[in-house]
Amino acid sequence: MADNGANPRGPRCIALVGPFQSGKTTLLEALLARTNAIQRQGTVDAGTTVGDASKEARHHKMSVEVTVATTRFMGDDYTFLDCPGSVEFVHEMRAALPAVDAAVVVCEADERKVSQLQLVLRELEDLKIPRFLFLNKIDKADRRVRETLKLLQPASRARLLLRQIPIWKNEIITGFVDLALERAFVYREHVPSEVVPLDGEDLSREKEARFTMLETLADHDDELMEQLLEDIPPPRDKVFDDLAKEQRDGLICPVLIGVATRTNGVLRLLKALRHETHGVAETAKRLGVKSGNDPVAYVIKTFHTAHGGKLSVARVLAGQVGDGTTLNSPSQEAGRVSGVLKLVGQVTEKRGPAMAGETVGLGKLDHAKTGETLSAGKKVHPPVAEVAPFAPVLALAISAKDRKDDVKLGLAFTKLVDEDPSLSVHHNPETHEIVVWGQGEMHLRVATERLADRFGVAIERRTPSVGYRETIRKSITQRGRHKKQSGGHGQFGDVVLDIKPLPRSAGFAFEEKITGGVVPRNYIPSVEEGVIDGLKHGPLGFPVVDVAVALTDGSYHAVDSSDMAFRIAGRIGVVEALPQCSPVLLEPIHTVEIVCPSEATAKINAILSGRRGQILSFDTREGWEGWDVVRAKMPESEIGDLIIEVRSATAGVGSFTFKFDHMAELTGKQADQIVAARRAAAAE
Ligand SMILES: Nc1nc2c(ncn2[C@@H]2O[C@H](COP(=O)(O)OP(=O)(O)OP(=O)(O)O)[C@@H](O)[C@H]2O)c(=O)[nH]1
Ligand SMILES: [Mg+2]
Repeated sequence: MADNGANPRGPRCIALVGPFQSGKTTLLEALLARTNAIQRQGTVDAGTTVGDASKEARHHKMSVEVTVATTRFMGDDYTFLDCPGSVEFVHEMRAALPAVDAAVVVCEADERKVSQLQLVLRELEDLKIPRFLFLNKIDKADRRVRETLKLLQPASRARLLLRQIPIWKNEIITGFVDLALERAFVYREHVPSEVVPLDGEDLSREKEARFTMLETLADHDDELMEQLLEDIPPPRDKVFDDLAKEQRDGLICPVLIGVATRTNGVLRLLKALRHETHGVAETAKRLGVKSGNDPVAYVIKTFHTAHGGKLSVARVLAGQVGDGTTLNSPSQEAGRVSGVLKLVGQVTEKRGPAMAGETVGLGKLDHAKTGETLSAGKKVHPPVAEVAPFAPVLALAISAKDRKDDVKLGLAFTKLVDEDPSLSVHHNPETHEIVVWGQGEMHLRVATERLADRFGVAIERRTPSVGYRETIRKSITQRGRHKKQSGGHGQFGDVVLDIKPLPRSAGFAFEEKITGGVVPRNYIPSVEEGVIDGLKHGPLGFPVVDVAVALTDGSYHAVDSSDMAFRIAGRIGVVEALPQCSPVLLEPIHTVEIVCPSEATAKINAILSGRRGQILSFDTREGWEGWDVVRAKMPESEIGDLIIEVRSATAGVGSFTFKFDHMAELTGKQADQIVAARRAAAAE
């Protein structure tokens, strides 16, 4: 294939993924600089990169969303999707992945990040996306690359295949040998590496490493195996073909090395992408999209711009999408495209219609959602992928500082959740709290910063209330009497109630046992309403559950009795009775399922025990080598910030899901504290 002119595979879409802080945003910068999309390579530390341009990303010096940038290399367009590495923003990456042709997994030689690498590789393996590993920060390497590979291999199902080896001089890596090309390069800062003669010790190391590479390739190619056995040097083209094919088949993951901050190894990476990644035709096939004239596009992400309304980043998988194209999602009309944009981070440029393979911004698709498949044919195209966000793990109660901002807050949340479906918002009618659920502390922090910065809503944050209840342990018979004589009409209601505890989770039962019409029939529903009123706030301050109340007796007055009077009487009866019924606090207990790398299981068990957890089981996690799953029953109050401890015990990769199980009695000091806190809050 000639190295000039457009490649028949057309525009590519490539994801940059990998563990937290491995250098993805820096690599994007290097790729853009090397392809002259930008004049100077910015740095994350100085806050001058194309990626991470949002205020929140700059502030925290980490990616909090996908950055999309299109550039041109040797006649072809490449759109890079720089994905956040933090597990808290993983939904951004997961939603971006389905429609890419390949991924560059940026990683470093750090054993603490192997589990994170495994999580990323799994997503790619499951989606059958070809991938390169870019072993970055090789300027800081203090061990042999081959040792690093051994360290990283357990994270990958595909064989990691070293394609480049470093050239060491005085314990520093000064360049590399490309084993497929059999050529040596010396790094130069911010300019392409220089080809140097391959000789001496480097040559013998190259021979050995190349042989290992070929042997791995030959595992899946009998012809190559024969050539190796017979000592026939395989033609270079064959080696390249094998590399590309075995990578696409998911058998190998080639490993390239470099230094993103200095643009080292970046040109070779671009060339590997050019020669070895397929274009949209293969990707469309993988996704079940038939080529043709009917437009089909996958929405990588959507966001609300400050001035221009909604913008959706989409990859066109078939047909052509231009200004005025009306696109449909499987559920509704997504909108009519108004403006097709080329994106280089936050810099946008109007352009003509987008062809199959291109990744562009589409303006004004008001109803498009992240992860949706849009189409414009006679029949709506089925979704090419469905990416459900992971269940949220951390909650925060929020209110507008100023009550008059309530409506604004509601609208802002609608937009935030539209952009980021891994965030969810619930209204707790009992406590009147707005509770935001997210993927971790930083995720929630960024969400609240966006509320302030982008939507101008100042907010207050609180720990969300736990769903405590109370119940009674003793039965009682209690009279409830309401009598008021004021001027003309008086008020009179009189009831006798039998109150008794019910088994756990039985809820509430009301029964009437009136004989002889001592309480007229038509007032009985009001008595029940009054009883329910009285149970809303028990003597400990919480809703009362698991009680049965029977109306057994009472009296009425022909003139002064009314619905309201009997309702009040019912309430008085309950309110006076409950404190004498030995009230007790109930706390919600959930079943929690924690997943973690096996080496962290002991720590997780300790965390659970420390949080009043009752461990039910631990097993190996099915389909996840080197991972365990621990199940436990745990009080809701202890789950609140559990994720923070779980993450710190598992280098960020542990996670959990939980489900309500039952309510359990809570007594003693802990219960006293909860009741006292409730009283203090009520007195405020
Ligand atoms: N020494 C060295 N440092 C690097 C290299 N590449 C990136 N860094 C530094 O690593 C840190 C993280 O870089 P980023 O580019 O933000 O990493 P990232 O993978 O995009 O981070 P997240 O998106 O937050 O996961 C920054 O301080 C970079 O300057 C490299 O090749 N060598
Ligand atoms: Mg980044």
